[in-house]
Amino acid sequence: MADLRSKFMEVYSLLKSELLDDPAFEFTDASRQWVERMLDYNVPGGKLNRGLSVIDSYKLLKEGQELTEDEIFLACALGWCIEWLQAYFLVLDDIMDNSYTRRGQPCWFRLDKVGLIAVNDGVLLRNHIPRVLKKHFREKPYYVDLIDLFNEVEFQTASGQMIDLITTIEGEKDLSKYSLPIHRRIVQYKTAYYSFYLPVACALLISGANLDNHIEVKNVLVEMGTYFQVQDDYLDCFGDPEKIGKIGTDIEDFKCSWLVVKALELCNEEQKKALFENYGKLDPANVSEVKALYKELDLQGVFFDYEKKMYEKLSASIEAHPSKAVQALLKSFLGKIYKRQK
Ligand code: DMA
Ligand code: MG
Ligand code: MG
Ligand code: MG
Repeated sequence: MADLRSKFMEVYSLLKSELLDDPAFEFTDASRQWVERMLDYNVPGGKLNRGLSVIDSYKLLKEGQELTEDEIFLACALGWCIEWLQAYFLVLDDIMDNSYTRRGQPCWFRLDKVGLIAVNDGVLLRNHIPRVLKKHFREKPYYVDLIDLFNEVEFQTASGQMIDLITTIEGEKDLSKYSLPIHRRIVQYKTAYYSFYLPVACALLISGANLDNHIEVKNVLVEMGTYFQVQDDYLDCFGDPEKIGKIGTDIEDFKCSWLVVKALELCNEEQKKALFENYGKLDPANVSEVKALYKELDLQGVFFDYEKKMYEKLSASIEAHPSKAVQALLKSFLGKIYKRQK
């Protein structure tokens, strides 16, 4: 595992140097330095779960067959494409969510010299992906499918982000429109496809599979991704910022979080009034009121029950899958996120 991680980091350095070795930056050293610093700040500093899981999944699909150097490299390169996609979405997400920290450091746009240049950096991060794909996969029979997959998943994620954002529009702040089906739609699109389906779909494509034949796997992964974002919503309020590397802003941002949806389901009239009065305000006093209400409603307990049920439900869906290799792959995903603290 330590070995795999260091191999993965080696591939990062290689992809980065290929991207920096571009005529676009020949004109000034400053531009090359900017991109290098921007990449180092935003791309490799996370848990790397999504990226590493391409390699894990590929190994499991090959059922014990040793991977060649070349196969490992290709899986790593695709893993990094997902990490690049994630960096692109996070740089922009932090601006839109008015966040302060990410991965234990200030959000990129919060840096003095960066500010809204971060928007263009996001665009650059996104444009690096097809460059990596072109350089390393152009001759592969699955090249078109790979491009199509990344385009499709990016579209789904951006659509999820859009729904997440427009539900919070100022002046239309109406908590009564928040419900579990709306929450589900948001998190499925903004998180599940790119975080869970994409790594496995990449591994399937390099294994020579046709994605149309793996709809069942996709369904389980999307369900798992939904559970993962419920955890993210929970940790936004109840997680330890030291561990999750970010300070939550969902209450201030009037987000359609799983917690507020559950609170609405469980509260009495008086509590509902308090929630309507305090949710979506920047003042820490209002935020504390909301958190106190969440405690009163024992949302932590409600979440623990949900987590246990999801684990059982997902395990059952996994057991039902005909292929042992696919079962092992899905189990390994579930094992990595169950009861996560970060
Ligand atoms: C993030 O949802 C989704 C994407 C596509 C970045 P979020 O704003 O809840 O994420 P975080 O809590 O990490 O800011
Ligand atoms: Mg955010
Ligand atoms: Mg967001
Ligand atoms: Mg969040």
